[in-house]
Amino acid sequence: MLRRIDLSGEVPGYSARALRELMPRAAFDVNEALRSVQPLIDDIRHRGTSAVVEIVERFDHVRLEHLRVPDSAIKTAVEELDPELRRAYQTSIDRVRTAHEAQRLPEVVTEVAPGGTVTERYLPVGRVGLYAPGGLAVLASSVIMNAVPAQIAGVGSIALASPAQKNNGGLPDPGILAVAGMLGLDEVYSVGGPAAIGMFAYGTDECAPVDMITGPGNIYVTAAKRAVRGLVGIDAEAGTTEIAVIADATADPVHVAVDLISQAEHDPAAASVLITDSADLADAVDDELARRVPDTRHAGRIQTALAGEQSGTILVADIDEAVAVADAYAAEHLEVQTADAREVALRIRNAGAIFVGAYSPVSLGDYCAGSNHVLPTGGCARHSAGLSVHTFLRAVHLIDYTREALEVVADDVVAFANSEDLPSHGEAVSARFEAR
Ligand code: HSO
Ligand code: ZN
Repeated sequence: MLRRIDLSGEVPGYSARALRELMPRAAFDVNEALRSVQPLIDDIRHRGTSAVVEIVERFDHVRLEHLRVPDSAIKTAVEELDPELRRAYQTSIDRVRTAHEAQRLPEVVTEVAPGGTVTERYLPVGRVGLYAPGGLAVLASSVIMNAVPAQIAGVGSIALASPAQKNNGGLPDPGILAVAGMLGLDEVYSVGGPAAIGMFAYGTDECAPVDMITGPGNIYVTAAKRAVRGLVGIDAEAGTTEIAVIADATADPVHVAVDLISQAEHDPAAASVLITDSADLADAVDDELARRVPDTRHAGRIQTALAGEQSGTILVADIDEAVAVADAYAAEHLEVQTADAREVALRIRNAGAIFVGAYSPVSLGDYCAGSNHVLPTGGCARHSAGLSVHTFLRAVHLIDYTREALEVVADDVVAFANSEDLPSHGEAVSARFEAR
């Protein structure tokens, strides 16, 4: 079922760049999408609310009276929540809070020289717009993963936008509203897609402009975020979901197969990659996939994702080669299902999140591990991290020198400034010590 790429014994012969080229990966052309998205963003910039209303009507077929969701609708969504689902939401919220509380950063004061200090302060972003997609999968869990770190960082003002659903009276999905209510978010807009991003970035008479936009979305949402980046901060561009599994002969093929299927369920373009030194395990996983996929609820999309060129099995000679391949692929989610899984996991340099051993599947992390599920895709794990409290904080230095401390380095500043032909920089220091 998965196509095979046999690299066994050959991995050390490739440069990191050449290895990266060999990895299965689908094209994801955000600039192409930007061509159709840019005019929508420009329209919102110039015409505000009426442009947002028209765009929502055109794409979501709902004519909105107000963009903002009334408080009563959020309250009702919480009250009408099925108790079992409410418990699941609360477990997720509690665990994500616990794990993210630990990410708070203390202020650090460093005395660089006697009387000269640099203090690093972490200041939260003032106002954030969170986006929660509708479409193929309405993901209430993503609201938790975005809002909790922002709240813990101390972001003072948080707005949430999610597409108007025709079958929910033009309001966002009830699950999204219920989670918003449980998290204490009261500023919610029934606006989806690029319209939400334009509204957040430029503001309208109903919605004040934000400083930063985070949250997943389809390629059009990603393109819209690219269009407004700079004016506002954005999180990493999210591509389609990926899972890679490093497995050896000791892995249970059922565990590997169900996990590969789980992320393929997101999207026909999702990627499921198995990296193994055991051809027998690869065969057993293929058999399991063939047996299980037809009975899954979303068999069509799973089948397409697994058969796509972005998915496959990479055969390697040993675990060292598996680690090198996993680093070259830089998966959004990487599972390690080997003997000594933790030891192998600690050797990985590039992955959005690493799931260790037989009982830490990706779906646990999607909802209830406490970790964040907004993670870098498309190889961005080589340079970026997933969403966290740090995403919503800015490190600001406070520079505080006494007269004596400045005098000690005055000559160095002057010499450096002169070497750059910027003598007024030097004079800004030396003038303080000249007799007047
Ligand atoms: N696996 C997705 C997140 C998600 N899964 C939400 C289910 N709901 C990207 O990390
Ligand atoms: Zn998922």
